[in-house]
Amino acid sequence: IVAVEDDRTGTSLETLKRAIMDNLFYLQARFPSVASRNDFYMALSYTVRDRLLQRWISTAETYLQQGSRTVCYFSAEFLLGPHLGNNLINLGIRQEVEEAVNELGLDIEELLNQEEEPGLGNGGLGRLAACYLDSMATLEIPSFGYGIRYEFGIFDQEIRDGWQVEVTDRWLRYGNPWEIPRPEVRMPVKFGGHTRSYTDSDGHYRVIWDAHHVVEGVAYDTPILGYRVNTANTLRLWRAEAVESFDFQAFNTGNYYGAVRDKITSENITKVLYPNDEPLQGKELRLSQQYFFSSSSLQDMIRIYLQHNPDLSKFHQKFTVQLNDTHPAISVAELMRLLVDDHHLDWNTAWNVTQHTFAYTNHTLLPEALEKWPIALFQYLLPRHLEIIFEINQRFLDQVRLHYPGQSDPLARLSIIDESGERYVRMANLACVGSYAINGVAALHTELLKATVLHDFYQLYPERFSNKTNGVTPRRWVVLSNPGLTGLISEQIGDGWIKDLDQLGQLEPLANDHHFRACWGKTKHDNKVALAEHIQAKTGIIVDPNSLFDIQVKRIHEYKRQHLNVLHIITLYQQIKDNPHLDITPRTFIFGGKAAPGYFTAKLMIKLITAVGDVVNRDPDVAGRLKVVFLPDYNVTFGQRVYPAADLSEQISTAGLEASGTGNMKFSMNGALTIGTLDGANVEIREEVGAENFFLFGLTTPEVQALGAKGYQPWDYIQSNPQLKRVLDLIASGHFSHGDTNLFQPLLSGLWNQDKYYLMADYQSYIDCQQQVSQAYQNREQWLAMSILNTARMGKFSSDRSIQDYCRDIWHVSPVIIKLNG
Ligand code: DL6
Repeated sequence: IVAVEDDRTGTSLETLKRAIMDNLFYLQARFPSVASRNDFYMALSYTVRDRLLQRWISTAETYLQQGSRTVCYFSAEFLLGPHLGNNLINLGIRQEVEEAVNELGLDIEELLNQEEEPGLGNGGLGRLAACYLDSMATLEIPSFGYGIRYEFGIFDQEIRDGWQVEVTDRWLRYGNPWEIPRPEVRMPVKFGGHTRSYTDSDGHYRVIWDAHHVVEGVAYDTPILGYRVNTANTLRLWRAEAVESFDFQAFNTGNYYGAVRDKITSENITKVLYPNDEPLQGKELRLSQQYFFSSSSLQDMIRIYLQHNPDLSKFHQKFTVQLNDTHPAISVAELMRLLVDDHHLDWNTAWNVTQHTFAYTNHTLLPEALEKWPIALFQYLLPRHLEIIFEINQRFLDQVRLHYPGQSDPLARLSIIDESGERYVRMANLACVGSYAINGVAALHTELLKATVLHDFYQLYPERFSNKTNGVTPRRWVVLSNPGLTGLISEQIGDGWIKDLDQLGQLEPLANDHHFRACWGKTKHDNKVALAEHIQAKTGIIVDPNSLFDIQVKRIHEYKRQHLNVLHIITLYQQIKDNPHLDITPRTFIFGGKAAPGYFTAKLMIKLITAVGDVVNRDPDVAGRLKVVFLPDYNVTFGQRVYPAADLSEQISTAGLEASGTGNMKFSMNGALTIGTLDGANVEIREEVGAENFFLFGLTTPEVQALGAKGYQPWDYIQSNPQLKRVLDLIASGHFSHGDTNLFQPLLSGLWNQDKYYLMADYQSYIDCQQQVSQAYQNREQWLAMSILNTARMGKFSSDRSIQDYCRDIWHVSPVIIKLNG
């Protein structure tokens, strides 16, 4: 008997080669002789996708048959990063595919680099959603991701003359082999118009919403495969399409342009991701996006539910929805509308379902990021929802009154409607009232939520609150990004750690093993060489892989304090200029990150970094000791190069302001040591790795609060610290701006006068701590031991642990094992 492998599922060398060539011909319609690199990338991607599909279909079928309780993760952002490499790892066919590709005369790295990453997110929140999808699939948890298929994701960043320039992200330009369009799955989503009420023949009060217009949500599915399991869950992203009949009237009256314009207006809803950090309040399109994907997703879930269960009063037993921040919080009102208006459940039954369906994760304490929408906008766009929100609020405040008899202050603070001036709908309040669980994303953050932003809700509903510290997936952030380290670890302790990160603890004794340290050091060095080559290719700057790679990559924001890092660079620069023979640890400072297009100060911070780099990198006095690099267009792909090559991870936000951070975890997993404040998940990272393996500096959250309360005077710190004053004066003198003394004034006067983020207060502590880092780096053996211990103790920060926590404490869902059908 000759066994013949199926071309769509087989993984032998010959089958893979045949499948790639077949897809090149039949899907890309190309002969190899004229095929571009992208054609080969597409052919390879389809070949890999074929190998996912059997798992994906079997998974969907199993969930349907078993009626498994399912998690729906609602998120306006999923920052997935490139699929191909990750799917190869999770399928376990990376080696076989590499060989097949080689034999076809191609280079796997080149094909991997061809992929335009789907940048459907801004940063931490969207990337967390992507890590959670990976973990849910790996842990075999029945789940859906629901979100928006933006035609243009986060902008591409170019640096011109040291300034950020935004360029449209055209990730769909050459097609997306990973998505499966589902044109038959489409949901009508209404906007605008007005409502009317009537009493039906059974005496029930009913409301009808006569919308101004309707847009259709069309499903595009991406299979999300778990690591070495059969589970492939679905990420369902919605694209807005105009309804066909919508333009009939205009068309019939000869207004062809009007008809087409309306079509374009409808489809604008999913055109572009909003860059965060800008004041979004009042942006009609943004609220439309939130409602559009919430409504499409809930309608889809109800459709699925009704296939097997006629009784919607038990909807919450089948589904639970995690709201990723307040962006999908309108879902609370929308589910009520669907249940009451469309499916005729009575209010109390519908509210019971709603309140047992949603759980809410908060990701920020920054007041400017707390969403609220003007009542007038709501009235105009979602008139029925405003009525429902008023009704929810009235019933809720009736309960609050019982709790706080005769007190109006708690009522005003808890109300879903902000009535302190112009009236707004407060989305966090809506989410809290409508959810059975509320969580923060790191222990400190959750405590601060309870004590500040959500204090009143905590008083009212303490049982709803819990902490779920973030995590990141070791599949993408170690196995895929850092094959050298993965091989070294697996040689020692096997590969069980990839699915059970606590097993990294077995590396601990090896921190004392001289030979292992040397191997560890070599792996890091190789990664630094690779990053150095990349830096040179992208920026022309030559950096020395033997220098300490000191890296800060994240969104550019004042609270994240990239400018504090710059003050350290200038401090070292001045020390060298004062004493050209100074013996210091050579360092390469690497920055990456995007600034929101409308955030002037963040853009000026980028300019400051590049300006300081221009001077420092050219100055012969500092040659061989300091280099400063700003790498443009930081994204997931670039993160995969950066984390493995870092010696030092900069996590230097003002204490109390970074909800968690997740980059901090990716760095440590890859053996970088952290210099950081007691903020977000840094606190827990330090607890895990040990205080002796973490460089701590700066004020604590209570100290920041106390200083603020007492009346913080930044100039006191400046006047009493000649070194700090010299640094600020050097910037002010135009030294880094070709004599222009105005350029950095907005930044400098901010630091002198208000210093909202306490840089001046933390400066000396940071400089002293950096001095300790430099000294520690001189002792290579000791540094390597600390690096090994950092990785060995990172088990807690796997997103698998986070998801297990959510499953156990909030969602109450269990794994479902998938057998391959067919
Ligand atoms: O929870 C993920 C991530 C945290 O690690 C960051 O600390 C936090 O800044 C980020 N939050 C956002 C803000 N979004 N909103 N709203 O991205 O979430």
